[in-house]
Parts: sequence; C-alpha cells; structure tokens
Amino acid sequence: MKHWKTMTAAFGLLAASAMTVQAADIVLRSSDTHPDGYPTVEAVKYLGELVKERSNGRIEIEVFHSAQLGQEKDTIEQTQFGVIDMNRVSLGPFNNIIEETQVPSLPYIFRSVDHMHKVMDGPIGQEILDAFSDHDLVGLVFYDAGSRSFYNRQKPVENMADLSGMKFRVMQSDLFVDMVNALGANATPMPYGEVYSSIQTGVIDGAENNWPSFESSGHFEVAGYYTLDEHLIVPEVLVMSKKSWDKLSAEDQALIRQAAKDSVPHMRKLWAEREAASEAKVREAGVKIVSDIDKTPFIEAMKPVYEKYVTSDKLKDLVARIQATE
Ligand code: BDP
Repeated sequence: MKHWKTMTAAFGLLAASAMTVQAADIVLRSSDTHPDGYPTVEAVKYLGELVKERSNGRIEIEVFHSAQLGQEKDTIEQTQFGVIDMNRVSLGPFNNIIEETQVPSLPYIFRSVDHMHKVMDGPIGQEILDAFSDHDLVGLVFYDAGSRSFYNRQKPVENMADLSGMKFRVMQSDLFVDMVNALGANATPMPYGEVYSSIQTGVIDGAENNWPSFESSGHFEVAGYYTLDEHLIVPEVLVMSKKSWDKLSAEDQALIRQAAKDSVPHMRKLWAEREAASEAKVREAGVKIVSDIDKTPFIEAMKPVYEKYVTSDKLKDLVARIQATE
C-alpha cells in the first residue's frame, strides 16, 4: 500500500515535470495596479515576449494587472518576501523605505519630462536603481508616468489659495503628505483602489495623477475639475524580488536586465499615445481643465518640504546633480 502511494506520487511528479518541460522552466509573476491595456501593463507584457523569445521559451512573465495581486504597498512587501517575482510600481510607495527614491519624487525637481529622462537614463538613475538592492529588491528600469496634477469634485482650482482646506488623497508616502499640506490643503494617504469611492462619497475632495491614470481609473467621472499644476514628474519603476533574482543564473539575469532596458522605448511610445488618448477622452467628458496656472507660488511653497527631506549628504548631492543637469 505504502509502496503504491509512493509510486502514484512519483507518477504525479513525472507528469508535472513533463508538463513544465513543455511550458516554461521559469514563470515570473508580475504585478501591476493598472488595467489591461495600460502602457505599464503592456510594457511588461512586451518584456515578457522578449524574454520568452531570447530564452527559447524557458522564461515567461505572467502579468497580473488590475491589482489582482493587491494594492501597491502590499505587493511591494510581497515582492520583498519573494511571493511576487516582479512588480511595476510608482516610485512614491517606496519613499518611506528607500531614501534615494525620494529624490525623483520631490515636487518640481524635474523641469520637464525630457529633463527627467536625461537624469533617470544616466548615472543618477542607475544609482537610484542600485539602492533597491539593500531592500530585498532589484531595480530594473524606469518607465514614464508623465506629470501629476490635482483634480477635485468641488470647483476649478485656479491658484494655490483655492487649494486651502481641501482634502486630497496622496500615495502612501510621507513626502507626498507634506507636499499637499505645504500647499495649504489636507493630505489623506490611501491605496489607489480606494480613491474612486472616496471621492464619490465625499470622504476626500480629490486626488492627483497624470492623464492616463485620471482617465483609466474613472476618477474623472467623479472629479470634474483638473488643474495642470504638474507638481510631480515621478517615474514608474520595474523591480524584481531579490529572492527570485538570486534563483536565476547570471546569464538569465543579464537576459532579463537587457530585455527590460529594451522595453523602455516601446513603453515610451505607448505612453505618448495613451496620454493623448486619455486627455481627449477626459476633455470630451466635459471635465473643466485649468491649464493656465502660475506655478511659482507652488514651487516656492515646496522649500520646507525640500528642507525636511533633503538632509543627508547623499540626497543633497543627488538633488544638486539633478538641478545641474541641462
Ligand atoms: C499611477 C501610477 C501607479 C500608482 C497610482 C497612484 O502609475 O503606480 O499606484 O498612480 O496614484 O500614476 O497610486
């Protein structure tokens, strides 16, 4: 009887391994909060195609979109534990864990998306990616996220004074809480997935995000005023779990790193297309857009935020080098 059980188990194992030989040897599960079709989701799918092709089908990436694996803060922890292999997230939710990620998350640190690309495509970006390795993660590449601006359900915000006393959701980052409070508004950190109903029920007045997120989340349906103050140009990041990474051969690690790099131009193309499409959809829906806004008072108001967060020599140096980048 015992013998028979062992035999069945052995057959089971054989069958299972025969199946995995036919499929991929390595399947990496990747998380994303955004819905299918969103540029970040499509970029990681594209990366999966590159990886599959270049590994002759040995490695696959399975993308779980629409927060199927959870909200960002939780999926980051699970990636650190090795439960999730790969994660595409904003840099924001890393701010409280990885000091270096605060730098590209500083309001108005980048003068434009081009400036952000110049910095993050170069040695400064690499230093920030390298910082993930002290936190059970491997930083692979940055993806685009345009610029973030405030939207709300109440009124057109024409200047900083209009923000006074209003309640805005921010990503779960102390830096963003201080950013909103320094503008005279009140910050409520909460997961992305709770924002729609919180605006709808009036728990908060609004939130802040880029065109594609404002549109794809449906927030524009409940927040009819969007003010293009562009306070953040914070990129997305693609990370891997250090635990999953360490299981790969050096060759496979190099293959994934290269494929991730190669997915960036594709992502940027998708981003530009989606940004335009989302803007058109939001405008068509009748959202009132305030685009002619004097950013100077907003930038001035960020001084105490910089003073509070840019304290270590490392961060001071990064900020100075970013500002000096033409
Ligand atoms: C989007 C980012 C996403 C964040 C979301 C947020 O792509 O990673 O979860 O903002 O505001 O733009 O939480």
